[in-house]
Amino acid sequence: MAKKSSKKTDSKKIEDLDVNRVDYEGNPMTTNQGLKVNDTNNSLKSGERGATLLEDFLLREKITHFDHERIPERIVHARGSGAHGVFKLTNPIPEYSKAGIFNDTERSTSVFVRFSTVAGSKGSPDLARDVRGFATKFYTEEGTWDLVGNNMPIFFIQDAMKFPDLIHSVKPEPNKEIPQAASAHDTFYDFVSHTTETLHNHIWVMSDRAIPRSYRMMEGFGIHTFRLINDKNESHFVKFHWKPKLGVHSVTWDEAVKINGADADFHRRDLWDAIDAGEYPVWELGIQVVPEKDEHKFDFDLLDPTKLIPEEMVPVQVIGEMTLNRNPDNFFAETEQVAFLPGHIVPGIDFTNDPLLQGRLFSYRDTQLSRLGTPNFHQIPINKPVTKVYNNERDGHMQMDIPKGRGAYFPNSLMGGCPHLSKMAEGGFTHHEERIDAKKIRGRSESFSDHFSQPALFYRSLSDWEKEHVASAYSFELGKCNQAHVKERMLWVIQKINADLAKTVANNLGMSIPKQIDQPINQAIGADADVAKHQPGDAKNYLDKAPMLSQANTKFDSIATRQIAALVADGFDMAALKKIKTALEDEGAMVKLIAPHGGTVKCDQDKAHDVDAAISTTESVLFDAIYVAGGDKAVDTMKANSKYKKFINEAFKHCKAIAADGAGETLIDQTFVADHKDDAAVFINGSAKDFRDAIAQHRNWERRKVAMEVPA
Ligand code: HDE
Repeated sequence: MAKKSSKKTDSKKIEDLDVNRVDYEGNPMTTNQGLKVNDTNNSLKSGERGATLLEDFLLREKITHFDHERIPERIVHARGSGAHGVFKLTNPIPEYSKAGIFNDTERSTSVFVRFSTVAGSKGSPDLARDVRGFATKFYTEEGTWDLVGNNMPIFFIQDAMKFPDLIHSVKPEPNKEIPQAASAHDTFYDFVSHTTETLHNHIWVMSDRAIPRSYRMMEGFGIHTFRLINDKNESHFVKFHWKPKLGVHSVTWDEAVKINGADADFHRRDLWDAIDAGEYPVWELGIQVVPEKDEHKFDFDLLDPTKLIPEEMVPVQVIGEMTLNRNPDNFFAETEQVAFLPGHIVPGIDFTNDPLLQGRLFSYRDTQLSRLGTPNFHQIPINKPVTKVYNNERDGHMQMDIPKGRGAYFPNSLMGGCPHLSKMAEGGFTHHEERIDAKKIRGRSESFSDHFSQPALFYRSLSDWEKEHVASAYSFELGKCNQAHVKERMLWVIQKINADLAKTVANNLGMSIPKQIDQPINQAIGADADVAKHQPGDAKNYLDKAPMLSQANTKFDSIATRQIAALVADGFDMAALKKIKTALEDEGAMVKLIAPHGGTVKCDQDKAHDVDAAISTTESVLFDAIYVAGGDKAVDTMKANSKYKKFINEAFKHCKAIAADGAGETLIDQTFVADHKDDAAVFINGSAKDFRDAIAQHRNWERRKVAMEVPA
């Protein structure tokens, strides 16, 4: 039975943060000492044309603060966006975990989530081909729990020791600081082709998962195997999953490249706008549970973070739901200063010996010290737990508390033995007692040396269109490399994943797959190790396919928050547009009027309507679907402006839904679409149904071959 809390709690937040919120409205400007300011536009000078005086404390305060406005960006995941929300448990799991958050369905636990890309700097574009970070801070009543995950269920490397190498290889090359936010360069592929443990995460990065349509349409994964501990102190292995209610959807690479130019903040804006419009993104929290006795029943090692447990082998049980429902008030104070640590844990959850997780437990505290500059970073409002903090840690940069009392040590009698310790039954954290009887070694378990089975399984599980995208991605990325031997090595390892895939990529590169490469491949082990023993073997076939890995099997039922460009000009058919707009917006889609000019546009009933964007300032790639309004006069105007045709052709090229009403069809007939109408390019004549259904399908991939012929 679930434990119910005695009181209904609304853990954090607004109230807690209010203490630190500053509302400027109606207030006089002051210095940081509260002195009212009389002039903030002119420095103090010796005469109208004279030199500035050292005495000018107002200038010095303003400029000095400005000079120190930045903190070091994150070494990885520098580019990101965050939002507040709430987690609610739906299915308690007392049999697995004693954590309050997994037992109490009455609670509503506040969360803060930060999504990010990995490789680019803080100002890099959102649509880089990259892994996305998906980090969640749960402000629970037993302390803060951080689930710091990604949108892919595995990681590149098996041991924390390799992280600096991985990141140095993907970051811009150090001599010329090129390329920004891109893996397509020699150093990355030099590393990947020598470090075959990376291949599983790498093939995910070659897939559509690396170019999501929206942060709101991504899965999230804790990646590592963690432990759940119940109140009998029994341990179960667990993997955490976030499943988006809107399904998992991506853009195409051609769109990604263009979106980065048209709106480098595409994902950031999308998250903000959806929350601002009250269309709150929702994810289900799921768990895959493996009893301790089954630890060794898999063909891979549960401690190896480059492996996933296919859902077909261990189903995901949904236990709760997270809704993001509030945008931050201040990007720096919240999104930039939030500090996630995998070591932030609560009773009922524990770590395993995954060597990557073990390294992370060290790294994140260390990184926060240099980013935020003080061990008191937990006192920054966004990082403050909702539970009160009592311990004997004192002082340090930026101490915000005023600790009372004469001592700061334990044990003590002068402070009445306080703060006192808590027994396990009182909620004191205890580590799972794992038996250890081993030699100290610097090395790697042989059970980690299968590097090809899961990338091969992933590839086999994809639909045809997804496979084609993977082949194009490898071809693009390797096409950007200059070193022939790096490309050859990559072709050789891709062949070990799938021979057909390697052939396609080799053809695109105009190269052949080498018969053999100089071994060893796997340099991830020490110089004294038996290298032959640690070479990855051939792929095993323990599962033919894992369909849940394919985006073709995601949800296609909603059009909520889809952006529809309604192409209009003066004289458009208002009645028809209104009908479609209402039908789509009733289901949460957002219809934007795109006109030849900004300001307002007149309909056939001579009414003025606000324009959302002039066609010269926006692009087809920023929308999910296109609607061409009717009205002879409007359509004549649109025919005379080639950007309208470009909009339609591009939407067709990207396999999107296109609809025309009335005379709008004659504009479509002047585009590439004229001779290629299909289920998603429809003349709707006032009926929204077919258009709506095509939008919900996200893309009409059946069109993809002919779409490639659309002129640029
Ligand atoms: Fe991270 N990682 N990481 N990482 N990571 C950081 O911490 C690191 C790893 C992840 O939105 C840094 O606060 C090491 C796996 C996310 O603020 C840093 C290793 C996974 C975020 C760091 C890993 C992640 C980070 C940089 C190998 C998925 C952004 C700034 C042992 C499960 C969190 C910071 C946010 C951030 C180190 C591997 C996800 C440098 C050493 C595996 C989502 O400490």
